[in-house]
Amino acid sequence: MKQSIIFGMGAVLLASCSGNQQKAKQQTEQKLPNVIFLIGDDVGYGDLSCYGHASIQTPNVERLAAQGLRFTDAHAVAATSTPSRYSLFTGHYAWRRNDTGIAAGNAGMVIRPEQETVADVFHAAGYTTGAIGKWHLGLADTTAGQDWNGFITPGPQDIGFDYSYIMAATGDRVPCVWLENQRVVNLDPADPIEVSYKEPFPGEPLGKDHPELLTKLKPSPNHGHNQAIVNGISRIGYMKGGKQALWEDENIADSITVKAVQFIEQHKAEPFFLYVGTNDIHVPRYPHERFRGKSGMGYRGDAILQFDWTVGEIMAALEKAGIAENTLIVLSSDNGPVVDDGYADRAVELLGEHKPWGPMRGGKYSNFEAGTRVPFIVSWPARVKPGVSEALVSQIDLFASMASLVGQPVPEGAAPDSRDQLKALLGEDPNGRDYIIEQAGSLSVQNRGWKYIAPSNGAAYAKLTNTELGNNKEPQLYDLKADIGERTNVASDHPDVVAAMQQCLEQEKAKGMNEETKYVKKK
Ligand code: NG6
Ligand code: CA
Repeated sequence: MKQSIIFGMGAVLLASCSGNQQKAKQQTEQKLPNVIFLIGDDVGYGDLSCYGHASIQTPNVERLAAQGLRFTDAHAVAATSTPSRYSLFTGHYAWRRNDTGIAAGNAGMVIRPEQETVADVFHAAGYTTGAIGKWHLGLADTTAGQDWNGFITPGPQDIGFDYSYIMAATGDRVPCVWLENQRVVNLDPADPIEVSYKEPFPGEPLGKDHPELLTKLKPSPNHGHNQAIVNGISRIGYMKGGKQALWEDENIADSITVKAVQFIEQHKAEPFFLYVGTNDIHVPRYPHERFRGKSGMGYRGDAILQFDWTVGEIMAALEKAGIAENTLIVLSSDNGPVVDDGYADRAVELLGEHKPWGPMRGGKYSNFEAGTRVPFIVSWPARVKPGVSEALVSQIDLFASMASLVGQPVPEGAAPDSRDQLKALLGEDPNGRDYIIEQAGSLSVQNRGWKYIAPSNGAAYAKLTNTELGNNKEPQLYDLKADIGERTNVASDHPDVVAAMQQCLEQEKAKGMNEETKYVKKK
């Protein structure tokens, strides 16, 4: 369905003379924008040159930022992928459920088919919808309930996506295959796929026993990632068969980009919503040879260049299709950065002066700001004025904001934690949210001035990834305006602020920890 309606924000001005009338008419009749969510994986606040770090050049992202709005205080909902993406799609805080942690490659679908997603909202508005790239939200009804040799359901099409081309989980988890519309691509029926996260398959070599077979990357000591070997790289989990269907890590970015470009070409005449989850810059990092060795920073830096290339290809496809003007792109990341996340790719040794976390403390997995404060750019040439926004925004609000954009009501009970922040996203409100909730080992409240991290018993530091996790048995309060690096805990100086932040968090928690807001039935 194609729709011609006034933009949700109703910014069309009535004109007095005929020329203006003509222009106003054109604007009124302008189609709703296409929307692309381009979500990088583990791309840190400081990893892109438009965030002011010259140690690596990302010219395509820079071009996107120059034509759009670059946010300096925008957040993923959680500091790891599954809860972050769950919340982005559903507008429901992942921490309200106890089953939204980092999903295995054979996890059942985390978003229940009866839940409303932002893709459903676009669908209801007549959009064609697609999901390409990293999924990491589980598939099928139950863990290990997938028939990898048949049609796997439920899947993306049950939560609002017309088309999907996805990896089930992450690059470091089996099965290392692509699924197009919920079937493994290039599968030879004579070589069926088996997947297990419990038992190895007899006769299949494992990374821990056969380091000589690890021709592309070896795992870092003690991280794991030493089980099934696929494409010269050992992974988490066991798999057998499907030889013809296995991906090659050096081609993953190409596969995602080609499918995204195809989707754009095929649907250029209709409004579309496209979610692109890149595999870059998650581990195992093994970019295409076009990028290997090009950053001077090892494969992690090279993967950033590859990410930038993907962004450039998507922008070029929109331009070629003649729809760049009226396409809204949200570029962001699922969580903060990590340097060594499990493979000996020399990312630590070659980092040099580069600071993936920008001026902040922590990173992926951390309660500190770098856990969830991520790059966030909104580009919509037809509507959004270029610039920089300090508004406080969270991916939790994409659901309600997109509903507002396309003029759809948020279905009763759906997206209970999502608020309409479209004005902030379009640069028409410089403030955004009054507070956000951040999820890592604990929960935090951040209100642009203060950051409160609730007490927790978790470890303060993760040795494996060299991450300051920010867990502490005592309440922590940081004055972000004076101390963006969260160095000085001022909780004892401001008991009133601590109490107010605690109360805010308790109220949020009390809101939705019950069954009614867990799932939302579709009519
Ligand atoms: C961790 C993995 C890490 C990465 C992460 C998920 C270990 C020791 N580490 O458990 O390598 O896969 O999960 O990353 O297994 S995410 O960005 O998809 O959340
Ligand atoms: Ca991630």
